[in-house]
Amino acid sequence: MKILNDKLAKVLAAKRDELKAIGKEHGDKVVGQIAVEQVLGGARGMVALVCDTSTVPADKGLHIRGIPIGELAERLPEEIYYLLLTGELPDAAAVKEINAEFAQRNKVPSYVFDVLDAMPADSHPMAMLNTAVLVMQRESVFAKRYESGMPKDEYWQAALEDGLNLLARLPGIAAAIYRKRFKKGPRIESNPKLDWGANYAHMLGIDDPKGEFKQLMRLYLVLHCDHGAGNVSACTASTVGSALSDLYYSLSAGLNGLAGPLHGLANQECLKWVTETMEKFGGVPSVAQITKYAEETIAAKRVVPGYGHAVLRVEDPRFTAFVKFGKAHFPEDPVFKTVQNVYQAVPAVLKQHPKIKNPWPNVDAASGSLLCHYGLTEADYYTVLFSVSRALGITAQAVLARGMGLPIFRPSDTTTKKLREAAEKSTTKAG
Ligand code: HAX
Repeated sequence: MKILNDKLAKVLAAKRDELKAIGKEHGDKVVGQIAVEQVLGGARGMVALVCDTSTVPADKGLHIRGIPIGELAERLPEEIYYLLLTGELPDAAAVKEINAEFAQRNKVPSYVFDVLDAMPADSHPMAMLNTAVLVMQRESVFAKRYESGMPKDEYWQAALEDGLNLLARLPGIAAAIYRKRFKKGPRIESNPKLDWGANYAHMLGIDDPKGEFKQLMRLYLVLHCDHGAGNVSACTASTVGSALSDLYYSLSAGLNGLAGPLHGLANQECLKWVTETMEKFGGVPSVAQITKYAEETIAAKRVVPGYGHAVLRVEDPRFTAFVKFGKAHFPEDPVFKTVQNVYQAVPAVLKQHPKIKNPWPNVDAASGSLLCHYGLTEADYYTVLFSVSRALGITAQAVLARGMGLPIFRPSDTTTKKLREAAEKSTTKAG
């Protein structure tokens, strides 16, 4: 794709030079320290990755290339993809070219549907999506070119080809999974006149007379696009990609991580938790009733889904953007009203437990109620929507990683015995 290839060739050459210069001038300097609690705590807060696509300041939430996500809420996902890759928002001509490129590349090989048809009818939609991505590995431009001796400085171009092909096909695959898995009828053909998000909405087949569901889908795909490099899905995808496994392998691996209930699957869990409260209390529960239910959830040693975060220490701006959409379009919807009552109740409950570092809602706390309003009620499907969006960030990060020449990822480990010995010997405290 000419416009992205030309732009990235310049951006990446400058980036490689910058990284080389930093390494040469400062390679032996220390920029952080690791406390025992970080070694035992999932490497939380340990800086060991380079990521330029987005950052997640604990007190502000997601910024894409320096721009707060809230300011990008009205944009198209295609624009965000260009921004993630290049650091700049595209002009109208570039958006048109990306859309034309997606339309040209979107044909899903028929064997993908054969494989999906062969899966057990009760397979989780995420298992179906990740199988579909993996089975397409034979289409990888990167793998073919690597086999025929591709030089290192062309890796990023081949990764971009794989990324574009995957992004073009994912909405069609994801929509087909929805229609098959939840018995919604035959697949719906793509409409090349629609933008990426609207076309996905169209292929899902949700009744949308006012076009509001299409609007929600664009917003959904923008808000979930990326979240730095340290989260489970991005980190997994980039680790797999660092071995020069192509994007079919690495995206599928990353999205398997997104399928975990502490990560992307929380949106499914969250809607279930919200509807559980509605069933228990026979309608929209009061703040007091939700407070009690949240206390019971924690007492049962379960988490309250949609709340807390490994990095954030404030309300997630993506939650704020979703709530704004709900208030503008259907303030009286009972599920949406329950989500707002949950917001009134849960932070106060979580604050009673000092070990919980962030009592505020994350991205997953409201999205299900919005999807539900338009008739997309099958919560098991929600992580697939999240995945289609997150593929923007994961594929962009992969192109940049190959373009920057980042090496194979290989952190070190220690034994429990050695950790104890090192900790006992150390006199330095983190701070
Ligand atoms: N409900 C109950 N307990 C919670 C909690 C919540 N919402 N959030 C944190 N805790 C608990 C943790 O389970 C942990 O308990 P243990 O010490 O017994 O293991 C303790 O509080 C400390 O956790 P933390 O340091 O505050 O948070 P972590 O970095 O360990 O975990 C999680 C972050 C997001 C996994 C956590 O807050 C959680 O499980 N939240 C609910 C699930 C959820 O909403 N996940 C989606 C997160 C956003 C995302 O990735 N979306 O894709």
